[in-house]
Amino acid sequence: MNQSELFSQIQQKSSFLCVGLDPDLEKIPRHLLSEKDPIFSFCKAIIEETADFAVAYKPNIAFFEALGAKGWETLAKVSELIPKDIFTIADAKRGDIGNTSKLYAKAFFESMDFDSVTVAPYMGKDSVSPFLEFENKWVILLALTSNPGSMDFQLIEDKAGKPLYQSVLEKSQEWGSPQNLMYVVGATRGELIGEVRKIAPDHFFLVPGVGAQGGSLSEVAKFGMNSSCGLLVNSSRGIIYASSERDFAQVARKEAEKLQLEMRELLEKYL
Ligand code: OMP
Repeated sequence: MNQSELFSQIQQKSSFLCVGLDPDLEKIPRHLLSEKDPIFSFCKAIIEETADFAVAYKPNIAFFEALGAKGWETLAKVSELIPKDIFTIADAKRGDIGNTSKLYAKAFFESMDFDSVTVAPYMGKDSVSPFLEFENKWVILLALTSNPGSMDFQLIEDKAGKPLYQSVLEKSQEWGSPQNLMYVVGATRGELIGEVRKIAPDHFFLVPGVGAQGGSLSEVAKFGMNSSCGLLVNSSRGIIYASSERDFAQVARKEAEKLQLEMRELLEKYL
């Protein structure tokens, strides 16, 4: 999916919601455990109920690969279920020397046909570029993450006082364009989203951290929205585990709808 198709989905649905699929056997409703593939049944029900409000789905690969070969099979079945007009993100946080990155890219873009993959910038250009060589596919590069440990390296300043995440943003713009490169910017860093937007005015941001991690959607929109929206805001646990009862998918639907209604207002306000 290209950038204008993504923006057009956002306009059609009045939503920039990404539903995170982080299915954990210990957290899914108990009654699903008797199913042949409980994780598949869980994701299927969540996707069916939230697809009206979501412009993206982000399966977190860890939750699938933790289950071994069966987890990979489930991931493939789940990704096939996602409607074709919805953007897909393989949240795998990959990156390695060039020839290895190339095969990671093939795994997620060719074997599984995801639209995008999350990539760590730490190993530099040759570890990221192989992912950028696929037409209509995207790298989502970690810039300023939502977790407390983001302070450990990302905010360290160089001699000129520039924090590392800003160098990542500047340097990586030499490798890709707003047509194939997005950035992860955590919703928990509301005050800094505006700084990121100044450095990357045209790129889409994947913004995790609303819901369970406490980030503010209105702050994200205020500081982060650009003229093509430029935001995919993710919520995982806040939606998928809103209920652990038999009605979990309907409750997930309500949570997704709540966020979408707020997003509609924010799009009307800032776009
Ligand atoms: P919830 O906190 O349950 O909404 O989940 C957040 C999801 O986003 C998880 O799958 C995380 O792995 C992911 N994530 C972050 O929470 N923080 C980041 O900085 C980056 C990501 C990510 O790349 O998606």
